[in-house]
This record gives sequence, structure tokens and C-alpha cells, in this order.
Amino acid sequence: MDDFTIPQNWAHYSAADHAVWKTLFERQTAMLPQLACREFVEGMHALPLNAETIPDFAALNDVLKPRTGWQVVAVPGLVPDEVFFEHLAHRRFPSGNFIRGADQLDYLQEPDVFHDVFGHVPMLMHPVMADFIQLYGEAGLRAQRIGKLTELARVYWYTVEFGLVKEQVQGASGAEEALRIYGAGIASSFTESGFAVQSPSPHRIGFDLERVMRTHYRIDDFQECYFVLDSLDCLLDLARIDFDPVYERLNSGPNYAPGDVLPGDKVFQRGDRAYVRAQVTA
Ligand code: HBI
Ligand code: FE
Repeated sequence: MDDFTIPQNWAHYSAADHAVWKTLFERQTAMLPQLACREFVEGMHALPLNAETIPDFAALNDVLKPRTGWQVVAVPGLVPDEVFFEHLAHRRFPSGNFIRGADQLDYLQEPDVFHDVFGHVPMLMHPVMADFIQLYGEAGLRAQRIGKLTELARVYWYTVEFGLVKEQVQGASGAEEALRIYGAGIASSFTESGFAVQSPSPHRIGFDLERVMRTHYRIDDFQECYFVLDSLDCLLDLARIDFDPVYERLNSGPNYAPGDVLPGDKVFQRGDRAYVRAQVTA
């Protein structure tokens, strides 16, 4: 099977490409120490990332591979699901080798090198996330064979892409609990980083596997709901779960809209949904 990998062709990036990286990189590195979880920030600092140039995957892999066994491979953009899962199952993270244009800093349809490298690779330095994404790749291959990919993809979406995690931080009056970003879709977005953590608009609800697998998500705008892990270690439990009985239960019962809050939810914050309402009337 064609694995869709291509050479990164680092020498082909233009000065304008590097300049876009610099803009994105400087915005996120200024903001994330206050908003992202400790593990993300540590991963970010431990990697050979800098503002001036788009990273060279070979240099990233020199640090990443000895740490968690992962490596970054270049692909032209979105790849077929099966190809994507095969890579993940073998601890290869496919990264778009292109970068968005300066006119698309805040929105793009296909994952580019900034989303894939800046958003995902810091967490791939963490052993728990490293194991979780590999197991997700294996689960994805199976889910695809048995027609359950829609449900499984929601787990990835609401964790790896848009997850928040509880963290103890030092507040003005001692240790307090805060919600922090670990999801790459948030961490790579200037506008959504602040929104996800600080806005009164979205719901923030404790992660529950079956609840999440019944919940639709939006791909075209900020999330209406973020799911919160008690700690990153919860991903390990999640990775060990036998999904087959869960899939079985999902054959009946409801699906939920992104903005729903249910009686059984552990609500960290019920959003006022002001942002969503403004979009509808706009
Ligand atoms: N391809 N390059 C790339 N990156 C992704 O995140 C990606 C993909 N192909 C399929 C896919 N994601 C998702 O649809 C699966 O997680 C279901
Ligand atoms: Fe992603």
C-alpha cells in the first residue's frame, strides 16, 4: 500500500513560508505557557523548534525518536484514513509538509506543518500520549473494518485534537485547579486557545467515553463543548479499553449535538453559548 510519504524538501520553503511560521510560532509561544498543560509546554521547549525557520523533520526526529519512539514523516496533506491509522499504529506521525498562506493564518481546511508539528509533536514527547495515539491507530484500523470509525473518530477529536485537562496551578491564594489545553487543534490556533480556556461561551464537561462517542463535533468553527480529563494518565485507561462492547452499546441510544448538556454530565462550566448564538444571527 502507498503510504503517501514524501520528502519534506526543507530547502524548498520560501522566505515567505518561514515568515508565516514565525508569525504563528511567536503568537503561540507567547500565549501557551499560561494556557497549555505543563506537559505540552515542556515538550515544546525540549524540541528543536524556533521562530526563524520551519523545523527540519530530521532534526525533530533526532530528539523525538529517542524519547518516545515516534517520528514525524512528511505527507502532502490529508491522507486516506487507513493510511493515517497505519502510520499512527507504527509511531509515525504524518505531517503536512506545506504551510498555510499569510492570508489564512487563522483558518485552514487541511492540516499544515504548523498544526501537525507545533500542535501535535510536543505531546508526542509525552509517554502517555505516545502510547495513546499508537493504540488509536490500531483501534482505527479495526473500527474501519467494522464500520465504527465515526464513533471512534470522536474520541480522537475530543482528546488529541480538542482536549482539555485539569491541572493544579499556583494561584494568588495558593494551589488551585485550572483547565489547560493539551489538544493540538486548540494549541495550534491563536483564536481558539484563549476561547477554549477562558471564554464563558463553550461548555466544559468531564470526559466520559460513551458520552463522547455519541457526540457530534464541528469542523468549521470553535467547539461548543470541550471535554476535560482529570489527568493525562486517563488516556492510558482509555487506550486499554476493549472498544467492542462499547460499539455494541452505541448501536442503540441517542446521539448528541455539540451544544447539549446532559443530566449525567460532570459540568465544569456550563457555557452561556454567546459565541454560537452570535454566529447564528450573524
Ligand atoms: N490525514 N494528514 C492527515 N492528518 C489527519 O489528521 C488525518 C488524515 N486523514 C484522516 C484523518 N485525519 C481522520 O479523518 C481520522 O482521524 C479519522
Ligand atoms: Fe491534528
